[in-house]
Amino acid sequence: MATTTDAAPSCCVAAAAHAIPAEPRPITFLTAWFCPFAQRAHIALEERDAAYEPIQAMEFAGAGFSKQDILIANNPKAEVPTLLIPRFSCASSGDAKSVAIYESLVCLEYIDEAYQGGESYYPGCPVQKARAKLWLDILAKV
Ligand SMILES: N[C@@H](CCC(=O)N[C@@H](CS)C(=O)NCC(=O)O)C(=O)O
Repeated sequence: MATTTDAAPSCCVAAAAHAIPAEPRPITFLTAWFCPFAQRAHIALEERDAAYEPIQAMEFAGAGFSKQDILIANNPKAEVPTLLIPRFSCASSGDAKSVAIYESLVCLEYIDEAYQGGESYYPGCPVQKARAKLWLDILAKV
């Protein structure tokens, strides 16, 4: 479920050049209730107590999907999950209001690094971390 926490990514808290505005906006989380990939991101957002606003951006439509414009406009793959990181993030550039992050495992890594409120999802040891990523890669192809 959506939270109203105003927590900002710690990278942005630390970087003076990317000061947080008075009213930090939440991540926009483009999701679909039936999508297991989106559920990965959903669990991570909840676990890290991130402020986010979920939008059901895709529904079943016949043999395919009906997608909202916001998903098509922000993700060239037009897939969920997609995170729209608001402009206060250090990743912002140009006039864009937000930066899109997609691919569920990339979303997980972003949330893991940006919201350091809990133990990392990955082992600290580089070898074990690489092994964990290998397993994720294997499972993604099952
Ligand atoms: N590799 C992607 C897969 C995401 C994915 O396949 N999402 C499905 C919904 S479960 C989707 O958005 N499909 C849209 C389409 O196939 O056009 C990830 O891990 O995020």
